[in-house]
Amino acid sequence: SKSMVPVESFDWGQYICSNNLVGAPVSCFKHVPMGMCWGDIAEGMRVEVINSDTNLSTKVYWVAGIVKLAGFKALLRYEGFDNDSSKDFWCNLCIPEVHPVGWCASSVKPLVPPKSIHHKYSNWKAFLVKRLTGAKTLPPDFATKVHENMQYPFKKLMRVEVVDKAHLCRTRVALVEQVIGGRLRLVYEESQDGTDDFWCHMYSPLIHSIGWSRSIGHRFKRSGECRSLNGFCGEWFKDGMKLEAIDPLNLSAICVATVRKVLADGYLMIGIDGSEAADGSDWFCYHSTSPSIFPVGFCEINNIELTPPRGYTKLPFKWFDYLREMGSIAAPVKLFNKEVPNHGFRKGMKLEAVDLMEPRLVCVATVTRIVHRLLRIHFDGWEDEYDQWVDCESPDLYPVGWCQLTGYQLQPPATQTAREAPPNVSKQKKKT
Ligand code: MLZ
Repeated sequence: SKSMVPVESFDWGQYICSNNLVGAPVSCFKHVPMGMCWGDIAEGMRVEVINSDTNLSTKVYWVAGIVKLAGFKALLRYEGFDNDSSKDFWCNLCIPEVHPVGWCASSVKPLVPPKSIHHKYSNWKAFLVKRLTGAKTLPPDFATKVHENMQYPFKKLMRVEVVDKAHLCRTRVALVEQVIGGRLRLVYEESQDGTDDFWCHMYSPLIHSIGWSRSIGHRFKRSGECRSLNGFCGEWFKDGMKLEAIDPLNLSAICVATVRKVLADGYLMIGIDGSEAADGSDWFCYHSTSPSIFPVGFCEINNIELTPPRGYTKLPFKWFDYLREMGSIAAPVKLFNKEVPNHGFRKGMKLEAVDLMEPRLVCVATVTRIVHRLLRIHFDGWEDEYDQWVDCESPDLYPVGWCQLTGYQLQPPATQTAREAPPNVSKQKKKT
């Protein structure tokens, strides 16, 4: 209602039904509303919703059962239709118009059977009692919880430290300009015209409270004081150690990389071998526990194509030879995070995922591969070159229906015609 642009221009329900797809369950996404308390919402559960199969001019309600669930969205069928799917409809379970069974009775709202099946029974009350005995419904505090879960601690004009998207090696101060569903539109302080913005989720590892960079010895836009507060003893990462890392500028690639600087509190500056600027301006800060860095050999073990250093000609790339040629050592395997949460994602599941190369965009996407905790995210309708490796706990992944629930614009699958319209749709990703 705020703008002329429809928030929901893409029909997830039809997409899912006509292609027989599976949406990743809400419980896979701990950072979204209800992600921690989705409970046993499942097919067969009953709710009370507005009855639109009526000629009455007043608002009336009826009981419906969940036929199919996809993220926040449910395919509902009014009670009494049995195997007749002709009046089935998709509905986001977190909208205020969906109620637990019993809500009409306690709120004194009329329960009226749909007109197309009105003739089927004479005693609808007895029918409902029989049908609903033992059936599950939403917990009574569901709507309250949804509402509470959609309050975000970030407010307009709050200040944060965030990675400088033009110089990944440093951070900048930015102001929160907009908060949608826990995603923040940040505008860099001292930016020319207020359009120098950056979207990220409030739980993104790219944002920190003011003072963070200084406290760990990270480069910062203004005062360039770089103290390395290295208070670790025992075996730890050291400058020059080699590893494998997701390229922050091309998330479809896992690359040969080097520890360039060891910061405090477990943070590391990582450079991608063969494509580093001489001044280290494209080094990137990853925490030592980050799910985006891996020990040498990770790709080979998991049958993932490792991207060799740019310009390296001795192909196929062999770590053993490379380490010897460079006179380097591999970072010890035991320093990496090997924890694999029981995330619940399965190959083929559909979701809404941020295109991290253009993090304003939340797109229709598919999990196409799972390697331990790492998910390969494919953007529907786009070439595989746009795929991204994303951690299973990334706050940039959302269930089907998240955009609709939060009022965020969803990017539909690319269609052949739309992608062919510009004469030269380059397969090379834009690295912005
Ligand atoms: N301007 C870019 C948009 C790519 C968005 C892809 N999202 C999955 C391009 O057309 O290359």
